[in-house]
Order: sequence, then structure tokens, then C-alpha cells
Amino acid sequence: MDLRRAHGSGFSRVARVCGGPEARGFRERQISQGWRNPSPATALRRVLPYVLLSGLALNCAAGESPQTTAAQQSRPNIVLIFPDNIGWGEVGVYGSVRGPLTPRIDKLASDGISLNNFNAEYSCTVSRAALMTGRYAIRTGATQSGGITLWEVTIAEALKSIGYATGLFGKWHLGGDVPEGRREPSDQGFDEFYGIPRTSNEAQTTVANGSTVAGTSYIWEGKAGERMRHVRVFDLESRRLVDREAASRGIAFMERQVRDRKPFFFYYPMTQIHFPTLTHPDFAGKTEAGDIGDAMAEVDHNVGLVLDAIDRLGIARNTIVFWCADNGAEARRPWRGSPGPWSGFYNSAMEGGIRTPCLVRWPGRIPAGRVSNEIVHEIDFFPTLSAAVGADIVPKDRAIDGVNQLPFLEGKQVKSSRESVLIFTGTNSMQPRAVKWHDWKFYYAFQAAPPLMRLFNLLSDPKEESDIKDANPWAESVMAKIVADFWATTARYPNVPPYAPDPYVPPKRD
Ligand SMILES: [Ca+2]
Repeated sequence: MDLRRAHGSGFSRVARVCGGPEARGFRERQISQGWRNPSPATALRRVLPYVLLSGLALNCAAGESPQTTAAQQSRPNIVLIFPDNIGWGEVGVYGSVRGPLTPRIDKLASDGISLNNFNAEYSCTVSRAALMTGRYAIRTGATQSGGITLWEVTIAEALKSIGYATGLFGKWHLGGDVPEGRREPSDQGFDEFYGIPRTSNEAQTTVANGSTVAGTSYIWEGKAGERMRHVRVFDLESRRLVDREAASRGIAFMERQVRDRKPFFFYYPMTQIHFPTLTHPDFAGKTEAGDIGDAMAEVDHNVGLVLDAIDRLGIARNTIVFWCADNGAEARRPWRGSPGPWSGFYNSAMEGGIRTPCLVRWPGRIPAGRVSNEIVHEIDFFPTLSAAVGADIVPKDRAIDGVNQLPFLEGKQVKSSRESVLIFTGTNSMQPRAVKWHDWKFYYAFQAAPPLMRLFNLLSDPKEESDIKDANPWAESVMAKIVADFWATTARYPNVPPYAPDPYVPPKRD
């Protein structure tokens, strides 16, 4: 299969579909041009054909009985595709640096709204915590090794409470190092789960995070009321297969819910293109654009599988589809991604770490072909979905940071419901790293590069400029031993707490 040719023709097809005055080629859709919101009359002209067609399309859609249509109309299905570590520079409509590799994603953009100022938290777990709870992750105490507590109310739990079927196919990463039997997807509202409980790089060693033993990292499957079960070891071979398998299982999940006439929430947190960026054999080496190019072609293909299934099931008009990346571009070499026009990568508070591609499609409700520079945040999903499903399912007993963006997405409201974004990079400090307000970004502590572990050799590199950690994997454990020896002394002799008043008396120890 000549992917370049296939994607090339797909790309030009998208260009034709998008070819109105508001979308004259992809370059013009870049942020340098900005987006002027349409006048109400223009917006109405854009929407009117869909309003007029919607009744007809619902009646004509293959395989939909009148009852199905009525049930589906009352509660839309939600498909949330949430790929990992994809920067702006990988997506056609956001100005891909690797060529036209994403025709299906680009078509999704032209069928809905492209958000040019969509904000996420800066890393995998905190981003998922914010997405699922509608709260800045710092409120949840989310950490990679700890996850989030069962006290948090997730979108899945909220939707389940009003009769939705809920399925997670992909990457969980909200249950900490040991989610098994404690913090599984089924403990947070998901009826079904297939995928990896933690993160993709375990495939390099098969050592589960928090363990030191090879062969402890698995692909899992689970169901509500049961504990997770091993499917197979998560290694470099199964890492290549997991996203396709998740798509297949997710599609089967959608088919079952349509058959049972039940509204559904299909959450598809893809593992691509997080390192190791190794793709399905169908795509490995096929794009001539490197591992990331291959991975983006695979991501696009899997998006296409889901969209085709939605069409085949006749539910397109009653299904909201989101395609949004969890945080900024992958940074690890040799799989360093592109943040497009922005600086920084994931794990950074810079725009390249927190401003990610986000597309939303809801035919007949969200006008097609719109591009917006208005600020939206992933914490807005929860209240927005609450509005979209017509049920007040947002928890009232806790702080919720998200706001309802449905009127904005539908074009009924010109401006976003949000004017600002807080950016935290720590899990313990209430001090934000930065605040965005309209076009302004204020840093309390500016740090251009990701605060990742780094290793320098002071003889060959006295200025500490060349990070050689990934070439010296032995170093981390040597340093960890030195640190652990220090901390061991504090168990017997605790540190004096900051701001301890006088007279200070150390706590008694046996
Ligand atoms: Ca991520």
C-alpha cells in the first residue's frame, strides 16, 4: 500500500471539502491568521442546511428503527479519542511537519470545530485526572505512581448514573503503580476495560512501574464487578498491536450498545505516539517519515476505523466525537515529536507542553469547518458533556473548575465560557507555574525545558549542556541509592518541619 499516495489523495479531498472562504487551505488555518468568529447571519447560513437535513438524515440512516432514533436523540453517544503525546506538528490541519499523514483526522476537523487554543495538563496522569474529573489535577492529588482516589467522580461514573454504557479501550494511568484490585477502571465507572493499566514505556523492559521484576507489565482486560485479568505481557511486540486491538474492541462495544439501544461513552485513550513510538506492523516503515510518521498514520487509520463504524451503525448524527491529545509533543529521543509553532514538549508548562490539538464533531449541532482561537481546557469536558446529554451530572459537593462550552461549540455563543487557565507542574505546591489570561501568559517561575531527570558528565561537559541520561541507564539507580541512604536517616531523625515554632522538640522515636 502506498500510504503517501493514499494520504495525498485523502488530503486533497479534505482540502476540497474545507474549501470555503473560511478554510482556504491549511496554511491559512494556522494561528498566525487567527479565527474570526462568524456573524450570527453567517453562522445561521452555515448551520441551516444541517438543521433542514437533520430530520431527513435521522429517518434515512440505515438500520435505525424509530425507537432507536428516539432513544438516541434523548441522549447522544460520546466517543472520546485521546491519543498520547501528540504535538501540533504531527497533525495535518495543525500544520504537520512530516507531510499529509492524517487525512481522516483532517476530515474530522472539517466536519466539526478545530480548537487552536485547547489546553491540557502537562503530563499523562495529571491530564487524565483533569479530563475525567473536571478539576485541575492538583485538586485530586493525582500522581503517576499514586493515581487518584476513588472519592473522585469521573465522567464515566456520572454518565453511568444516567444509564450510559461506559467502555475504556486503551491507556488508564489513573490507578497508580498498583491499580489491580484497588483503582481499576471499573472502580471509576467503566463497565469494560481493555488496555494498559499504566503507561507505554513499560513495554521497553516489561517491568511494571513500581516493580523491579521483568515480566510484570501486562495488557489487561476487566469488567465491572470483576477484577482485571492478564491478556498478555506488554512488550515491544504487543506495544505495536494494542491500539488496533483497542479500536476493534471499542467498535464491538459500540455495536453491542446500538443493538441494545443504550447510549454509550466510548473512551479510547490511544497509546500512540508515546515512546516507544513503535507502530503496528501494517505501518512500520511505510510512510518514509520515520517512526513518528508511521505512528501518526496508524493513529489516523484507527480514527478512521472508529468513524467508519459510527457511520456503519447509522449513529453519526447522534454521536459526539472528540479527538484531543492528552498533553504536548513527545520529547524522548529518538522519538522526539514536533510541537509545531510552540516551544517546549510535554512535562513543560510552555505552550508546546499544554496546548494540544483538539477537534470536536457533532453533525447538526456543531457547525462544520470552524476554527477557533478561543481558550478551552480539558476540564471543560465534564460540564460540557453534562449539558450535551441534558442531565445535571456534575458533582456539587466539591470544587469543579470546568465550565460548560456547549453554547460556544454550537456557535450559539461567540466567545468561550473561559477566559483563563491555571498551569500547575507540581503535585504538592499550590503555587501555579503560570497563568494564561486571554492572549497573556504570566510565569511565576519560568522554565523553558521540561523538568525531567538529566545526567551530565562534569569532565567532558563542565557547563552541563549535554544530557546523556538515556545513554547511561545505570546512573539512575546509583544516584537513587545515595538519595535513599539520606532519606533513611530522616526516619530516625526527622527533618525539622518548615516554620516550626520554638521551642522545637523532635518527635519521640523508638
Ligand atoms: Ca501523555
